[in-house]
Amino acid sequence: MTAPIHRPAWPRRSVPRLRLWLLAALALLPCAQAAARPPGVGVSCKTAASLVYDCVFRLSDAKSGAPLSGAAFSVQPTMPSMPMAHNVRPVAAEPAADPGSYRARLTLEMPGTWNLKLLMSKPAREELHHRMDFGS
Ligand SMILES: [Cu+2]
Repeated sequence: MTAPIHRPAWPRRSVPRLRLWLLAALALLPCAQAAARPPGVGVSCKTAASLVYDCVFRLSDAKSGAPLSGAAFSVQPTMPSMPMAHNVRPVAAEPAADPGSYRARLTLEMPGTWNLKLLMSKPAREELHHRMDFGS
């Protein structure tokens, strides 16, 4: 046998190195998923009654800018300046006539700056945010 005694056939380093690769792969996994950028959101609202707003949400694909059809989400208004003060229930958005457009009627509890939280279930489970001023 010619192999030197101090060098095992299977290098001792390979096990920790394999573990490192596994860790690296696991660490990169969420990044690969997050690489799909969230859709673009445009919102316009019209006053329907006092503190009641009919809002249209226009979603677009982040890459192509094309209208995003087939999305499913609900909208929950929160007030960034008053984190615990309001607990407005989420409202399901419904597809509107225009492709990539969805409508929801929001009932707010006071005028001011609200954050509209879009709780998406399609095309991906994620949260989008859109801050808006609602006049008095
Ligand atoms: Cu408030």
